Amino acid sequence: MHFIHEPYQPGETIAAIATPTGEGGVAIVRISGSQAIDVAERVFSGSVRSFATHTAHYGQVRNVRGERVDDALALVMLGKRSYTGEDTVEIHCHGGSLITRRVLDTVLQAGARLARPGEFTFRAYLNGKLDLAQAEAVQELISAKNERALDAAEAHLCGALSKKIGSFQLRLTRVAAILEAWVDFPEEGLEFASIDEVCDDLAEIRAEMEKLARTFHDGKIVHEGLSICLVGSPNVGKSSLMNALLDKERAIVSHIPGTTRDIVEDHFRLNGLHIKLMDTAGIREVEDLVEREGIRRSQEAMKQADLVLLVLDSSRGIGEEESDLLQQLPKAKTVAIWNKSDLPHSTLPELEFTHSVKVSATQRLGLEELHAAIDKLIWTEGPPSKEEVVITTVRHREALGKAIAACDQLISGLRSGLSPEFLTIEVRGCLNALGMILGTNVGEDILSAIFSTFCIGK
Ligand SMILES: Nc1nc2c(ncn2[C@@H]2O[C@H](COP(=O)(O)OP(=O)(O)OP(=O)(O)O)[C@@H](O)[C@H]2O)c(=O)[nH]1
Ligand SMILES: [Mg+2]
Repeated sequence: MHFIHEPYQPGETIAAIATPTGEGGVAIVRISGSQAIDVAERVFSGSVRSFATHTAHYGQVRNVRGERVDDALALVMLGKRSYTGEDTVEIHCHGGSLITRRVLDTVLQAGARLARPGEFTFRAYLNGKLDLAQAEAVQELISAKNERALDAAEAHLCGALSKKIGSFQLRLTRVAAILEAWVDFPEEGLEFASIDEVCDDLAEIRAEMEKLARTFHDGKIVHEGLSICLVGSPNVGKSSLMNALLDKERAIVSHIPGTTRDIVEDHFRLNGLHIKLMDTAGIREVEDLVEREGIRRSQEAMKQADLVLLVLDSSRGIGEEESDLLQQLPKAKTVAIWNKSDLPHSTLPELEFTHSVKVSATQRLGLEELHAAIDKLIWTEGPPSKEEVVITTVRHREALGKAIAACDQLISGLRSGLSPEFLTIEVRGCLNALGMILGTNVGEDILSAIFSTFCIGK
């Protein structure tokens, strides 16, 4: 077998620094595999072999020449009751990149091999401690940038997604059994279940898979956050609104049109989501080369962003510059904002946007309404509840897509009276696609691709 492009020997003893690089009070060097105890015995004072499982012992790490490398705690975890499901020893030494590296080198010299990215979690997967969806959740948990992503990753790690996929598999296995019965007992088989009943069952499973696949949009937002771009004519108050949303004086504000020339980027949280906010140069016809480049960048940012906030000056209304801009805007992902609502203004024209709000960036008015409008635009069916299972990876979405397509074939085959022998192939296709999410039938290349995104030591 291969793992991350190299031949792979399951159970071989591996080691890596499990804590982040840099200075810290404590760092952990983790050793896992069939020889973990032997390797630890060679580097650690005291008889590691005699340590009871799940106990910690104070001692010294010594190199092959017997020289003291560091004072440390050795934590022994035997067999199945470790993260990897193999014998594991963790050496808790002093933090700091140099000393930790020295402890790791000592462990490697004593016979362990340096772990590849994600290899500890890969071992946990190979040893049945986690299925593939849960292993992926480990990485989601580590990289979660906001509370919602953390909730989703925790739910995945606890097996919420796996349970859901497992329930689809169970119901499809029942359908497979009925089809087998039709093949084996063509006369009596239909007594088990009628074609209509099986079709109804399948349609229900299909609808649930479709619903889960649709959560990808929400899942992606939860996991990665959103990019939001402020656009509009010069001087309408984009930079002022940026500062108001961030609640700090991030962008330069002035009464001179054309103040912002480049993209100004910063981050903030909105209802638990991670938002990347971009302020841009005011869009207008200009000769100035630098400003023109700034405007080109504004237009590019507008295309790339998940959401656009079109800022308008309510004291000025809509001018010629805005009319052009209105044509270019992606309507479905734009919120129209009438800024400077504190100034006197005449009746504002109706715009073709589903969401429009009045704010005053300088007076900090209307920001709650703006938050609410953003929230409405990003969630297709309201924000997902903490309990709702969402999928967050393209891999899961593609696997569900395959399962749904196979389910469709199955239903139409059943309705058109296709022989059950052929249909069992579709059921198997559907089950296999779902199995890919849990990792029951994935190739080495997919496993390598997933785990290679992990850091070494996890
Ligand atoms: N009265 C009032 N003035 C505002 C408001 N928002 C912005 N301004 C003023 O409008 C002027 C322009 O504000 P900016 O935030 O620099 O506008 P901008 O859209 O970023 O302008 P450019 O960077 O030139 O495209 C400044 O004098 C701000 O003080 C508001 O809500 N009310
Ligand atoms: Mg500006």
